[in-house]
Amino acid sequence: YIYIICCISIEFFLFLFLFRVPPDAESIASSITYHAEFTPLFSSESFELPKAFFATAQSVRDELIINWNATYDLHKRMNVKQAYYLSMEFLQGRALLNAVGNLELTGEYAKALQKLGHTLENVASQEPDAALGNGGLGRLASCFLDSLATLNYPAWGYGLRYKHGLFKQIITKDGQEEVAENWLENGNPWEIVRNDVSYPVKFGGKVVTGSDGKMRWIGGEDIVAVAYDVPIPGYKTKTTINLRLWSTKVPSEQFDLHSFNAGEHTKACEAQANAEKICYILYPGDESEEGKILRLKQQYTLCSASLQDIISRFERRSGGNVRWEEFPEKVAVQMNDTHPTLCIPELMRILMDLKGMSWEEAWRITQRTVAYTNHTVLPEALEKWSYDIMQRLLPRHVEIIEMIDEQLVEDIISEYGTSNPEMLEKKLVSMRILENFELPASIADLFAKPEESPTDETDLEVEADDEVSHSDTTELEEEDTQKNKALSKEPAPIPPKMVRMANLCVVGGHAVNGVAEIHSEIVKKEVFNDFFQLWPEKFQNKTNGVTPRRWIDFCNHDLSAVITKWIGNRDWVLKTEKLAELRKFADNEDLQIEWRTAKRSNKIKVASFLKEKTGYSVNPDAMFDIQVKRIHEYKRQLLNILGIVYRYKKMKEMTAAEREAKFVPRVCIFGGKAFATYVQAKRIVKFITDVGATINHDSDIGDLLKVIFVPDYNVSVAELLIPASELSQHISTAGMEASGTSNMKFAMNGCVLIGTLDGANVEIREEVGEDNFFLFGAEAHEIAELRKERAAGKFVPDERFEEVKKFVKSGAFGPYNYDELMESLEGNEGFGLGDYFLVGKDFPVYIECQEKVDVAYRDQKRWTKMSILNTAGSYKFSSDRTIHEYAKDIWNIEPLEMI
Ligand code: T68
Repeated sequence: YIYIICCISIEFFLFLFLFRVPPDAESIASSITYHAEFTPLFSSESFELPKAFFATAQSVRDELIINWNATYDLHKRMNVKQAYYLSMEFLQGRALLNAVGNLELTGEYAKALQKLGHTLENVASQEPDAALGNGGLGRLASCFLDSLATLNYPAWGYGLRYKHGLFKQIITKDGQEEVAENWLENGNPWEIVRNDVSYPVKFGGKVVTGSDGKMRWIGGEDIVAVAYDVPIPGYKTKTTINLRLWSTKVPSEQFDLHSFNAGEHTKACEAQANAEKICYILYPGDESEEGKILRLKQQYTLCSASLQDIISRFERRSGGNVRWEEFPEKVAVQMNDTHPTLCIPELMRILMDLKGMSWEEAWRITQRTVAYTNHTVLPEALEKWSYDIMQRLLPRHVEIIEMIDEQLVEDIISEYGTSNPEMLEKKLVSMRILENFELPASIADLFAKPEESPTDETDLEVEADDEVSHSDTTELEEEDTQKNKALSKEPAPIPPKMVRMANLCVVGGHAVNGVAEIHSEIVKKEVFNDFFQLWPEKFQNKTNGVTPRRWIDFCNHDLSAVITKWIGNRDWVLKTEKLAELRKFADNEDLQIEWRTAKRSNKIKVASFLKEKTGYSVNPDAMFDIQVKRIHEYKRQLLNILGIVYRYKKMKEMTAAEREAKFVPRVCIFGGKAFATYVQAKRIVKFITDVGATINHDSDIGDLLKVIFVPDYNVSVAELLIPASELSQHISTAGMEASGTSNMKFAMNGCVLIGTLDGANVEIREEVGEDNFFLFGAEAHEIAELRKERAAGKFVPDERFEEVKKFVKSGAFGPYNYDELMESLEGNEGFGLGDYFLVGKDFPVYIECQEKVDVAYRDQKRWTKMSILNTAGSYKFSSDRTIHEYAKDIWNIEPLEMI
């Protein structure tokens, strides 16, 4: 009876919560005032902006928590299959406007704050960005959470709660400087600390066999991962899912009271400091061994804590009747790139060592549970871990990985047989998880060379050598001396033993996907071709997407209102295919005027932002041409800036009248962070700012050309810049950008793209139409040949390219010596030398394409039409579409909505 009464009362309260009237401005204002008074984080005397933000966020959080609890309860009661998105990065940005927007309470919150003497916009601008990510990969994870909640999928995100997110970028006269970011300084109003949810995580120690024959991992360093929950609201739904972020500390019983009392304070606090430093910073520099160890500890903490949590939820929901074979029917784990690869051996370890399963059972469950998304084809970005470090830190996992590798070797042999040892060896070298390892003992026999076989090439060589060494033929003597020299050389260093995480992911997961069509093809045909031949059914494409809520509706109110007016309702926010209806009005003059007015008002906002951040004034009637993304050679910011240098040089050679006739006024905006130790990328940042400093002060040029580097590019800056963009640049060397996601955001906001046939550009161009995309450059299938030609010294650079480099080297942009930067675009060899990214090859077609952009922009009707058609054609790139595909093809989960 008690149980039934409890259930009924829970349902009753849920009913009250869910069917209560949505709050109005009045009740919101009193909730904000309540929080301002009873959350003693700021002085009680005033209600200034920081406090207003905190109190407003807490009042929104109250709303979220109601739905968040109800969502959890529903998933628990229905015990449905749930997807878990494991990612080392979530680039959430600000949450306030997104949350009130998704709750459809923006108007009421704006009114409430007005009553209290503030504007919602000002209050929202107080929030620091949650920058727990580097770029595209982390932002994608955040867009996915928004779509998962919006579409009512039972899903959670798991990540780490870094104390310091991505560094703040300051631009000085020397280029980029990094300063620690401190988003938690004033507390985080969105998170809920779950001291009741924590798990032990171990590092080091050793593996012993217990009396029951089971493996035990003992000793070493023990830490605790504590959950911090962040409610993620969906749009126009009560579903509010959870982002669980782990923070690390030492188990309380481990505090070394004796040392502390003996005055050895540092020693006493050492364990605490070691545990806490795991979650100190996003992507610690991993050039040193210490840095590598820390990053591996981060990855393992994420995997171990999340899996323990997932497993304990599965067990709880099984109600005392745990059927492990059902685990993959209740749980899907998605690994966002290889960073959470340790999920595979960790799940195996838990299932075998703690739950008593056999290898075969555990392997079947693991494989059916996990799946892997690849986000890069850059070989240097495919993660490999030193075997030695891994063995020191995770000895049991290394044993498991060795067994997976051995099983893989057996599978390869059984597939290809041993009749062609050369081919077999090639396969093994490319596919094995363990790199630079001997073959497992059980298999080595198959490769054992027949004893003293006379047909063995090496033996023949030795015999021949022996023969000629006694001969007196001069020519042969010469050869012999060479050989002896070679033999007497220092032995080649033994290559380090490594663990290839991507290979482990492909072997251990049931699905592998790329993030755009062209990228998924490269994944199949190049990066993992051998695996594709073995298991073609594992490979899929899931073209990325972005949430249309944050990336049109909330960041571009003016355009959103125009779209709604012309489509006739707001359905497009959920059903982006409705955006295609704009096509039929693309030539309509009234729409065109409204469209341009919206764009102009966004440009005016950006102009004042640029003035505040950089001191430069720009003309809002000039074309806003934007390239914002991480600074990387393959993304070719260098091609963009050298194009600008060329434009500038030509302008200087003309009379004022000629310049104005040829060029449309442009504001060229750059933004993005260079990895702190990436010297060449930092040089590029410095170069852009130097070019800007010269051009922006050149009175001959005036408003015709401005070059601005926006410092500290982040999600909030993107939300401001993208709505104001007219042209945006996505100009990576073909085949190198897996997808790109800013290209999708720009297109949605009516920006025309200039780009190569790379990543999602290919699909965007297909959707918006060839005439509405400025295409140039070598194609992916040509790149290898072009590089070969270059290496053979066959490349003849265009004169205009030579002219630009010479101009830069002449010191036109200040005293800094750019010879080395320019010379990286010359020569014919090596990575980073010999123009590996083919800037010189694409330069002439790029500047010619930019001339076409100028011509098109002069015709504002034509341009506005192109802009409208970009928004209209961007509907495919909603992350809602992407998430539906993951749910159906990989996770096998169904939406579950609260009524
Ligand atoms: C990006 N990758 C791709 N990586 O470059 C981009 N890497 O084309 C794609 O659109 C995006 O992923 C989403 O699929 C990244 O952003 C990283 O940030 C990263 C971080 C740590 C280690 C390696």
